[in-house]
Amino acid sequence: MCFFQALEPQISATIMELHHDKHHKTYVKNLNEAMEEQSKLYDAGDVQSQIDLQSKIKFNGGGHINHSLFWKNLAPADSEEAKGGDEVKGAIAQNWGCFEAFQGNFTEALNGIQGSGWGWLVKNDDGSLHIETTQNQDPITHGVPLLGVDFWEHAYYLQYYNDKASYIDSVYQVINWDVVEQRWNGSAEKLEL
Ligand code: MN3
Repeated sequence: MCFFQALEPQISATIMELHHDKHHKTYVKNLNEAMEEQSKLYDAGDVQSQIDLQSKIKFNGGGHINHSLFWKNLAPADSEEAKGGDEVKGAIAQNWGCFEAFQGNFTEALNGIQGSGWGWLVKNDDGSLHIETTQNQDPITHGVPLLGVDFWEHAYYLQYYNDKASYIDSVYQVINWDVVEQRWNGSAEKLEL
């Protein structure tokens, strides 16, 4: 099976290829440019221009972080990984009463995003869990993001058009619950950026 076809039929190879090789790549390129620029401005002691650069770093750095997390928390629907994560699913069920209640709340959160953004399951510092959405490419900067779902049109439009509900249903089928569990119990590999 080819790399970009791995999530079919839930997410098409065309979406995956464009999403990974065009969208994510652009965030990385722009982030690298901004970081280089910032380093020069730092050396030059130019604080004003460094401040001016922060939104570019936030947008592209967030884009890089978010997509790096997203690819890793996806797996083919028929894989063991998509069926795994019993322990974290237990913790989720405990937090929301049952797993289906979490899923309902997560769906509601995704549908509540205005414009482009992300839906997240986050582990708080005290071990409890919460659902959070972020606008644009804002990353989660407190707690541990366990699961991220890209809710930009580029993540689904070529296949699902305006049918966000079907995209959400499909994404639930391709979650890598093993990875979600590893992030939750602290055994996940550190994200290399
Ligand atoms: Mn995206």
